[in-house]
Amino acid sequence: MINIIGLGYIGLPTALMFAAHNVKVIGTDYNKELVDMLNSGKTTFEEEGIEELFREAVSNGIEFTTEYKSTDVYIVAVPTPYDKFNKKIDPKYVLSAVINIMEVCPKGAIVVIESTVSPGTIDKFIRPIVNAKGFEIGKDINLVHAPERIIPGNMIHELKHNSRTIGADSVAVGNKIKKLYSAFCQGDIVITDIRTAEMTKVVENTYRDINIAFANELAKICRSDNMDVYEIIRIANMHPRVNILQPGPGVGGHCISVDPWFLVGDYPGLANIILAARKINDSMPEYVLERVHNIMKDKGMHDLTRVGLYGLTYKENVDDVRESPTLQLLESMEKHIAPGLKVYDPFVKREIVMNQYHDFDKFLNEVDLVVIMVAHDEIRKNIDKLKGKIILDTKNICNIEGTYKL
Ligand code: SAJ
Repeated sequence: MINIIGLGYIGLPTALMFAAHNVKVIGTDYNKELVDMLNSGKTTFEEEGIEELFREAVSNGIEFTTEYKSTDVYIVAVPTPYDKFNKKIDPKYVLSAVINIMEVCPKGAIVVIESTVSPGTIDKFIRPIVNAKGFEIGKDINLVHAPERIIPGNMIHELKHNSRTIGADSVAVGNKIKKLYSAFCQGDIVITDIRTAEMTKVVENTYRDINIAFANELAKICRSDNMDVYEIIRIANMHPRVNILQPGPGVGGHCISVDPWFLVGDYPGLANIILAARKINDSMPEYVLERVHNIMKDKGMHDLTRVGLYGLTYKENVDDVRESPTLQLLESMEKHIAPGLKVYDPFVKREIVMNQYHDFDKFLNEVDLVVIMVAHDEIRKNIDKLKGKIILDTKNICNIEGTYKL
């Protein structure tokens, strides 16, 4: 039996996946409303394939509760928020999960941390707390770091097929956890030490951030000298060893835009490309604003309330708005032009910004300039509805004549 702590974007699909593969699972979350919702048979967020997986897990007896249970293995998938100003991780949820586990766990239990943590967190914060409680690591309790790698939008498939990293203090413990994940994971499972596992996870997301920053810098260079960045990247990528990602309105989400800061914070002076990449990606929402401003000048447009941003989420076909480029753009707006932009996103039902629309046609009727910030399937399928509008396409999905690109 395993107890999964934290039933959010990572914990829930992971818990369901184990249960669907005949592992006895208890899912724990301190949010009673969320637990009640799961117990009433409803999933808590949209994700391809999650409904079917949920039904399988329920028929295999998965339980959801607000309590911690006594089991041999715990998997911790709680959030690790970071401080926007000092860019440091706040490990409070991971720490409180570990403390609660120590209250109930049997001797020799294994605690697997799946949450992304900045390199060194387990040594710096978790081991001291465990020791302070009088637990001997390796005997009374074992710590493992097994960072997740799944991507929102394709989580279920990736849970099964991605390879994984398991960081453990001993190969024996690593092997036990490898065997556990092999219940559903068909990818390679590599066993290493905990610090290497922590660092590798952050390096993976940093690599992607730097690659996107390169694409964004190329977009700016090409715009300044009237070259087509998309065509250039397309051709360059035909080289067998080149794989440049796509430019866009910025980098959002809770991972790629956050993790590189851990390295910058911990290794100032050494993390130079990493810092430059972060700055370039963070500059993109304001760059989009600048483009809007220039296009308005070009077209003799003065009324900002006739400008509409399509998309509020951090990427296509998800309902997650954390650190989204559109939110970053709206935040930086006051520095440049007066507010008043209209915003619409089919996935965001709650009212989270001013002038937010919930109907695509109504939104389109009330704007003259549409800025495509997110390439949701909805707009890809209905691109013809944009005919007659002034369009700024930051995602390169629209081939209506006269469309402005990034
Ligand atoms: N983006 C671009 N250009 C691109 C690709 C992405 O501008 O060519 C932007 C997206 O629009 C988005 C942001 O980058 O705003 C991040 O999106 P993403 O789809 O690249 O990644 P995430 O944040 O959804 O998930 C990432 C994944 N990490 C890697 O690919 C290395 C995932 O595997 C991790 O599990 C996840 O972070 C995590 O939790 O760390």
